[in-house]
Order: sequence, then C-alpha cells, then structure tokens
Amino acid sequence: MEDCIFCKIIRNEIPSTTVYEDDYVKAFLDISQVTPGHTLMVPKVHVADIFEYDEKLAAEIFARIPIIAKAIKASDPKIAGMNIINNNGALAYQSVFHSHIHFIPRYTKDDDFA
Ligand code: DGP
Repeated sequence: MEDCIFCKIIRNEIPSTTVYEDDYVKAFLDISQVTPGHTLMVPKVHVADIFEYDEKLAAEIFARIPIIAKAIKASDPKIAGMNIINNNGALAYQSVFHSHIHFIPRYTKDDDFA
C-alpha cells in the first residue's frame, strides 16, 4: 500500500532498526519504546488488522511469534518477561492500520523505564 507507513518501512523507504526479517514478516524497533527492545512485527503483505487474516497468513505470522520473542529475550539477560500485544481497530487503540504485533520486554526493575 503506497501511503502506509509500515509498508514504507518494509520497502526500506523509511529507516528502522530491523530485529528480524524473512519472506513473510519484518520485525523492527518501535519508534516509541515502552521498554528497551520494544519491537513490532508486521506481515509483509498489507492487511489492516487480524480480521483480514486468512488461515495461511495466521499460520505464517503466529509461527514467528516465539522466534522473535526468543531472539529479543536472548539479546539481554535482564529481560525477565514479555508482553505480546495485538491491537485491532481504533477502539482497541490501534493507531497504525497495518496489522502488527507488539513485543514489550519486561525487566526485573522495569519501573526504571516508566
Ligand atoms: P498501535 O497503537 O498498536 O497501532 O501501535 C503503533 C505503533 O507504531 C506505536 O507504538 C508507534 C509505532 N510507530 C508509528 N510510526 C512508526 C514509525 O515510523 N517507525 C516505527 N519504528 N514505529 C512507528
């Protein structure tokens, strides 16, 4: 999609810090880090939200969740847990309408990042 900010990130037209990439998804650091390492994973195909997923896309996306979660966790021994969140629709606080999954690392002392 031409004007979609995440499609532009996928096409490398907007800079981002890539955490993981393959034929189906790209994962990159969120511009507003809730905690250090806060990452977004997006399908490379433009779909607005989970209501547009078919079974094949769901399998591709969800299979990658543990891969990315483990990679983020392995990047810092201080990561003690992780919130994995997917907002769908403006009422659910989705603000970018290219489906994405948030990975928010949690640290033993993550009040330090508040
Ligand atoms: P949500 O509210 O679930 O739609 O989250 C959208 C997230 O996208 C939000 O945490 C900020 C992030 N974001 C918005 N624009 C950009 C951008 O240009 N680059 C990056 N890396 N993240 C962005």
